[in-house]
Amino acid sequence: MSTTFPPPSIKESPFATDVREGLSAVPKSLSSKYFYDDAGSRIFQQIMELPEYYPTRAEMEILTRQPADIAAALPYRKPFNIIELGAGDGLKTKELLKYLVGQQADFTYMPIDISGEAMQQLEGKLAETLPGLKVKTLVGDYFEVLNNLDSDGRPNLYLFLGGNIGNYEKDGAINLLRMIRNVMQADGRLLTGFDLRKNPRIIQEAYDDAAGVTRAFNLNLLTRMNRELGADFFLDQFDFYSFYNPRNGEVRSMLVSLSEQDVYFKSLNQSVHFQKNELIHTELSKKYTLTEIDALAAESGFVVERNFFDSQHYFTDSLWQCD
Ligand code: AVJ
Repeated sequence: MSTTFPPPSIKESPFATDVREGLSAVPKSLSSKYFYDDAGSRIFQQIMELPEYYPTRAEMEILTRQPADIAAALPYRKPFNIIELGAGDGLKTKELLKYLVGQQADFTYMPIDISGEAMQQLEGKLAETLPGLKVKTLVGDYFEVLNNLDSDGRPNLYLFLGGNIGNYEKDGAINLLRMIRNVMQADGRLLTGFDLRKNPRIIQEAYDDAAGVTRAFNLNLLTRMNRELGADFFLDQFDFYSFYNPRNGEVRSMLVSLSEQDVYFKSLNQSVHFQKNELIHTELSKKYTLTEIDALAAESGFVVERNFFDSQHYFTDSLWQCD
């Protein structure tokens, strides 16, 4: 065996490429998908416990109180699959699965996630708490997994819960939904979680909590770049700012450079210059109206069959069929 120094080409990680591109763009931006390293996932768990952060509790209420209505709205009287995009810890989905297992529904649960470790943990937890459930975990990118999926000729219910759709700009949301539409048969269904418009103060506070957990969640992106890309960000040289615009339903989150400064990235062999008060856009969290949900369904080749709401109408799990 022979070893060449230096290696002919060191392939850059997707994170490195996205950071290089995002921080050379005007305005600067980083994708919110990079929030979720191990530390970021733990901070997100804390966000979900915050008194101000209502979406998790609202969707949990829907799936805990209305599993029978959701099940009754599905057209399946024969074996089917439940395919979940971005299953994460699967805590909310478990409520729906628990109900279906109790009804002796004949189905296989297929969670998809990019993290193999998350899928192993979920599989272990489900084997313990719902031993009757058939589980087949799928690790990889949504697009690749969905396009190579063998659903055994069974109808599929796709789940995209948690309001993750809110992180996508309009074109990105339509692309993702059309991709699901393209792999779906006529008897397929899609259940997507949408955070809804509500009193602007409630939304504003959910993304700018008093304890500063959301702030830490955003600043963790700088820690991640320091660790994984050898950057030298000083965290006290950046502030966090987020605001809700009730006219278009967009929460925008960002980091603000507190001084004119250069940050060096060892693994990119490159510096990034920041003006004082220059922004790094980190996240969109879009809040929808029911009219916007209807329009988004139509633009992606679906129709809304039924919306399931929590008691305050803060959130909806929207059941779609092909148009
Ligand atoms: C996990 C995408 C639904 O946008 O509300 C929470 C992430 N960001 N607080 C959201 C998040 C700031 C969350 N989602």
